[in-house]
Amino acid sequence: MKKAFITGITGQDGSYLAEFLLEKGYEVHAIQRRSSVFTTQRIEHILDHPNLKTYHGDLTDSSNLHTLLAKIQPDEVYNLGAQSHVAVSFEVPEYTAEVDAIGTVRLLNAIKDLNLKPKFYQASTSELFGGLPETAPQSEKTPFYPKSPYGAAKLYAYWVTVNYRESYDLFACNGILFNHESPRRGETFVTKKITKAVANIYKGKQENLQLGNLDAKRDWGYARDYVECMWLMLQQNEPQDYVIATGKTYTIREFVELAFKEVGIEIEWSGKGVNEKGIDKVTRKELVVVNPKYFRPAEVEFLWGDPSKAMNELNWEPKTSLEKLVKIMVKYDLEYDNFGGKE
Ligand code: NDP
Ligand code: GDR
Repeated sequence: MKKAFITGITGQDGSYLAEFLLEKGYEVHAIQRRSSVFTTQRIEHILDHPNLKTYHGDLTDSSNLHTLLAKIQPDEVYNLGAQSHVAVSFEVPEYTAEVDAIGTVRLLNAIKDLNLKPKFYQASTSELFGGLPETAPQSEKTPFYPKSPYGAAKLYAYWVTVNYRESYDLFACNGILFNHESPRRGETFVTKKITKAVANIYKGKQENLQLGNLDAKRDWGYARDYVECMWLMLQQNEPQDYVIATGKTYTIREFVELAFKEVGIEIEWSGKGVNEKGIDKVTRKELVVVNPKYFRPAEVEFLWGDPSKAMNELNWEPKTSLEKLVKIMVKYDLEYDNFGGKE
């Protein structure tokens, strides 16, 4: 039985990856942070699985990582743990670097010191590219230009992963994943914020949806489709880095329109800029309001991925269109208030 070690299991991707690996017959070991509240909502349904073992742990604690890796001796390590919110990284830049950048080298160095040879997956990101329109569509060959403390921390993690691969003959891969969403997406990321607000507005529990930049473009995929790629990368003969994306891009505005359409509301925009409002065409109610509070000190304007390498070499393809993804998310939010529901 193969053994996997996961950081970030309580997050969106960690929960889908753990499910995926358990279904494949893996023994899954994972760290979870101590918290004053329950953080296991997303993995509640697999917590009693006989092949899942969770431990308290943290990417800021080298000795903890060292002890656990020595004990578990995993065949595969998936480093998904991170302070993953771009806007928050401007407020806690040092902590973001501590976890996302130094945390990665802590993990790699523990592997090296223990003379272990697990295959290693690093959760790299399209934020490395910085979204300059002239570079789109972005591929493995596109130059990096991170636009946030989060992006800069992930840039270090990307390169240290390459460096440990080249220096210590470690099977280490970077998955450069573009945005991927699901009903389990954190509620402060824009897609889940939108679909949750649509469900609440429809039920009369919320008045309007307040957003920042509506013109940014993202290449959004479905998280359930993307975790398979993480595993596929580690099943190849050679360790390599891959862009994972759908190859299609949409504005936040288009996502908003699609989400409201799911509950029969057609949005009409009143005009560009900070006073822009999304108005229900029928009732003339203001349902979307731009609030400058959600603007970022620097914005990643245009992400559009080119997944050709992964499609050719991993024999993978994105299966879920944005329309379908929005449908899945709104349906879930109409039915459930938290992450514990069936989907
Ligand atoms: P989430 O924010 O949903 O999950 C992050 C996970 O990391 C949580 O389990 C969180 O624990 C854990 N974590 C945070 N800080 C620490 C720490 N100090 N030590 C150990 N674990 C910690 O992120 P996603 O699931 O969406 O993303 C997974 C990874 O992929 C992240 O590294 C992210 O940066 C990266 N990524 C995500 C993309 C996306 O579109 N989703 C795209 C590209 C990359 P807790 O529950 O306690 O907070
Ligand atoms: P992103 O995701 O920054 O791309 O990082 P997010 O959903 O936070 O933002 C996407 C775009 O929407 C704009 N936006 C808003 N964003 C949020 N969160 N809240 C708002 O109210 C709002 N209004 C407009 C943002 O300005 C931005 O342009 C995600 C994370 O999962 C990272 O960890 C990951 O690496 C990247 O995706 C790929």
